[in-house]
Amino acid sequence: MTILSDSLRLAPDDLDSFWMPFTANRQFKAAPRLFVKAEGMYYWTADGRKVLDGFAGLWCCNAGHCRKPIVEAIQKQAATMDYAPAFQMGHPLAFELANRIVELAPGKLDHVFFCNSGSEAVDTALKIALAWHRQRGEGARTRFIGRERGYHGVGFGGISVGGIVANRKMFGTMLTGVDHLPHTLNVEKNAYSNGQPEWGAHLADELERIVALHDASTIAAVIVEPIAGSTGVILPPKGYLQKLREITRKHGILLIFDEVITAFGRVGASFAAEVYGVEPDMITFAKGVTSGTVPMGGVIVSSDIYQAFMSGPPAAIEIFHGYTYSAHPLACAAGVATLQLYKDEDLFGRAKKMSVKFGEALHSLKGARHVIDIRNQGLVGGIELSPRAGAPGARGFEAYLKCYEKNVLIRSTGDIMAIAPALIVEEKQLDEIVQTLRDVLAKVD
Ligand code: PXG
Repeated sequence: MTILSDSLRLAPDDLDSFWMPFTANRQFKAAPRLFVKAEGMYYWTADGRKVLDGFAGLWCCNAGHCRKPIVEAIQKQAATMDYAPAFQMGHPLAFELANRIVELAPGKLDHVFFCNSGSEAVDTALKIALAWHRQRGEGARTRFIGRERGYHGVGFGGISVGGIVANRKMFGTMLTGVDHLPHTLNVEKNAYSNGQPEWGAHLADELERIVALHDASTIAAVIVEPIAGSTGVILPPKGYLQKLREITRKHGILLIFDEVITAFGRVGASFAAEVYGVEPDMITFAKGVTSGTVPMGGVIVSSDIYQAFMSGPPAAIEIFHGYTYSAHPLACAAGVATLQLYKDEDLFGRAKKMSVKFGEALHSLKGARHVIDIRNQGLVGGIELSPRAGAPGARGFEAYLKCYEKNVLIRSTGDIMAIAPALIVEEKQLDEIVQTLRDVLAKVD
C-alpha cells in the first residue's frame, strides 16, 4: 500500500476509498483540489500553488492557520497526556477551558457541556432542553421550533430543526413534533443592507402563531442561528431576535442560539448574542473555539438550567449524556491556547475594526455582473448572484471554482458566494478576495 502522506500526490485510484462529505465525489475525483500545507492566511495546493483563504477553512480557523502557540500547545499535550477518561474522571485543562469560555459568555450563561462538533452541540442542547423541562415537572414540553433555511448540523436533531431541504429530504421523518419559523431573507425589501436589515422584525411574531397552534405547554425550545451562515448569510432584521426573546420568555420556552459560526470573533465580539444584545438560555459553539485545529464543540447553559439538574442526591449522575471525547485533552489544550491568542492579539477587536473595511470592500461589488444582494456583519459576508435560468447553483459553483483557480478560496452555497476570512486578515487581502471575485463574475456566464 502506498503511504500517501509521504508523496502528497495522489493517483486517481488512490482517491476512491474516501467517501467525501457534502462533495460531488465523482466530479471532485476527476479533478481533485488538494491542500497540503497551511500558514496564516494561506493554503498551499498539492501542485504548489499558494491560495489565499477567504473562508477560514470552513468558517473555523479564526486565528489563521498553524499559529505557533496553538500548534505548540497541541504538540505538548499530545506528548504529555494523549487522552483521559471523560466520564467520572477529569483533567485540569477541561476546567480551565470551561472557565475561559464562561468568562467570555454573556450574563447568566455560566456552565459548559463539551462535545466534539457543532452537530453534537446542537443535539446536546436539544436534549438538555427536554431534560430540563422534565426536571421541572413540565415533561410535556417536547416540541422544538427551528427555522426555514436554518443549518444546525447533520445529527437527527439538527436536521429536524434545520430548514435546508436537501439536508432533510433523504432521511425519513426525523424527530417528530418540530415546527419551523419563516426565514428572514427578503431581497426585495432589504437588498444591500450593510449590517442588520431594517425590515422584518415582525417575522418573529410567527412564533406566536406557532405557539397558538400547539400550545406553549408542549414546546421545549426555539433554536436559531443569530446569523444563518450555511444557507447563504441571512442576517436578523433589527429587533427580530429581541422579539424572539420576549415571546419565548413569555411562554416559558427556552431560546437556543446556535453560534457554531458566529462565536469567537466572527462578528467582532465573543458571541453574536453580545453584538445583538440578546441573551439566550443556551449557546452552541464549535469551530472557532479551537480555531479549527482539533475538533471540539459545546453548549453553554444558563445557571438556571445547570442548577435545576443539581437537585438530586449528590452521588447521582445528573444527565445521562456525553461522549468518549467530551473535553478531549488535545481539544482543550488547543482551546485554551486559542482563546489566549485571541486575547493576546485582540483578534475580536481587530475583527470589529476590520469589519468596516470588509463591508466597504464587499459592497463595492454592487453593480458587478450577476450580483443581486450583498449581506454582511462582522467578518461574515454573502454575495447573492442571480441564478442561471434552469440551473440554480451552477453559476455560484462555477464562480467558486474559478476563484480557486485564481488562488482565492471562498465558498458557494447555491448561488450565494460566502466570504469569512480569518480574523487576522489584512486590508490588501480583502481587496484581493473581492477583486478576484469581481474578475470572475465578469467572465462567468
Ligand atoms: N450549527 C451551525 C450553525 C453550523 O454552521 C453546525 C451546527 C454543525 O457543525 P459540525 O461541526 O457538526 O459540522 C454548523 C456547521 C458551510 C459549512 O459551508 C457550514 C458548516 C459546516 C460545514 C460547511 O456553510 N456549519
